[in-house]
Amino acid sequence: MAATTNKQLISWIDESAKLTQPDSVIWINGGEAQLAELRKQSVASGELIPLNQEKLPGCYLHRSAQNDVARVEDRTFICCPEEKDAGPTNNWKAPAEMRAQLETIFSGSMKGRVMYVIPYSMGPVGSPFAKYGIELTDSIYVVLSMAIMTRVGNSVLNAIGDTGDFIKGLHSKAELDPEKRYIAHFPQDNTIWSVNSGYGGNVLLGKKCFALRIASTLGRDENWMAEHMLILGIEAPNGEKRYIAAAFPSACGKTNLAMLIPPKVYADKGYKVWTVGDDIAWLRPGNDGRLYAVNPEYGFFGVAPGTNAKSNPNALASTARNTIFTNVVQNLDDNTVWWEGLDKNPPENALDWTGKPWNGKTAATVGAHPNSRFTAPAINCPCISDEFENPAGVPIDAIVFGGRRAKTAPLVYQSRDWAHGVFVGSIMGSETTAAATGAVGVVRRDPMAMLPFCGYNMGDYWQHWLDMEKSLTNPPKIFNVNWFRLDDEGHFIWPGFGDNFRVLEWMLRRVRNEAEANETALGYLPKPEDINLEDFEIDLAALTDLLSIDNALWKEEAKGIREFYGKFGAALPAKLAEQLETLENAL
Ligand code: OXD
Ligand code: MN
Repeated sequence: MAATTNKQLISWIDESAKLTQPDSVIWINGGEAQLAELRKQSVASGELIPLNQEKLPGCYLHRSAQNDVARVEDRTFICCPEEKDAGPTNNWKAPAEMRAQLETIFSGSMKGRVMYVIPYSMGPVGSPFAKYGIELTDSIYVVLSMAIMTRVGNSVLNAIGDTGDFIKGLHSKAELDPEKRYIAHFPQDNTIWSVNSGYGGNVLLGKKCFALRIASTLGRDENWMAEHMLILGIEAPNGEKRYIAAAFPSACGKTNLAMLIPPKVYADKGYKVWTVGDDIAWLRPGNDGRLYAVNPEYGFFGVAPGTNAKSNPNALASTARNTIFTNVVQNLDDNTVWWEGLDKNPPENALDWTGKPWNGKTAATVGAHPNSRFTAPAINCPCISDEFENPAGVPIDAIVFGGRRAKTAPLVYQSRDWAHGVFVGSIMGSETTAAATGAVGVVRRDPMAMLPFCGYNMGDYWQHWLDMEKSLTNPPKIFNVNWFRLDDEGHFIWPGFGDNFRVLEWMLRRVRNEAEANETALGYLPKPEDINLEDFEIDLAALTDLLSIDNALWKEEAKGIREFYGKFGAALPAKLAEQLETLENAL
């Protein structure tokens, strides 16, 4: 039964049911009894496998279809009326054309299944940051995952009331046919259609589809920002807390940074790190001219491989209960889970991510899919911030951009001002192949780590970033980091992980005007002696190397940036073209 009389909502659901023809419609109320019943059903159907309830209470394993294990960027579309508004970095199709095509695929796609109606909130319900969505889905896995990743249920229906102020998401796993798989966004109608996938990033519509692609367009229209950023808090020994938001492309250690444990020398002094978010930040100017952030999500959808008690004990602890694991190894001896990089003791009596017998001691192939995941409640995280549920968000003092660069980018630099910081974010990129060989690899530009997630023309998005400065009398300082510099033998110079705290600490000293810097063509670089090397394996000479800038490489880099900018034509903001010229002249 619908717990709402909202006519727009009910008529849209009727229309969607007419199209997809489910056997019945069930509203998700957010109560534990209903979720428990759904878990029971999904265990009976094999969609979820209960794990050892003593060791992993409330935890389940899910195996996705083998052809459906990641986001599908080539099948993800922005369907705004004009192609130029989607820009050169998005796939575009005219809304009417995409609707017609997908209506055929959705037609009857829920026959023999239930359509679940999930009211969900991105951000604490009632917060000035919060936005609401309704996802219609024929997948219990989606319902149970959404109940971890977002706030779901009747409180959201109450918050929506009789308004039309909600994002309409329609998802059907249909036949999981990869040839008919589409993730389509209709920003003009606040609508998302996702079909023929069961993979989280494609089907948990609150996450990438709403909280980034649709929300970025809402932010443009309403003077706020939806960003692919973690949010962390640093508590100083005197109790003062400062907040940093950071954007990195995939595979740059974002979750690890969000949950970092400071080195012993800092911990002993009383420094602490608190996690507000690991993936997405919604940022709004406050009345005091500062930028405030909330994490719109309620859980972590983290990559499992490589997560272990050393690399990220907080993430590991987050998965200890009420977690759904997807595509990891099932250890049959004690019915727990395993993945590459968890420990050096792979199970011998196990099933791999496809469900086939697998012996970790002798197998020639990996057991867990490289993109296997955990869907874990954020409140499980031992270092979750007290401010996680704060409806007003946290004030951001520093924004950090970063990528994986073998030689080009120094360990850290600070932008000269906001506009220069936007430039620094716009030229972000990562080298995918360089780490193994030590050669400078091919750069994939990923501005603000938003390449696959910006819901409109990236050039207009940069202009929106530039325009936000007008609402900020006290904007965050903007930095760039590179934890991945290689020496001539191809080894990482910087140890990373907890020691990244040393760099964050310098940033906060810059924020408080307590640290010096050298002015360079790139911006402000630390004086090597200003990075705390106490109780550290890196010495001043190595640090000096990490902070060096190779002019010849940067001249090449500037050429690459010019080529990339060229794609945007008239949409490239004049201020960014000027920033590029300033850089070229300074080199
Ligand atoms: C993610 C991603 O899954 O950025 O968070 O791809
Ligand atoms: Mn992400």
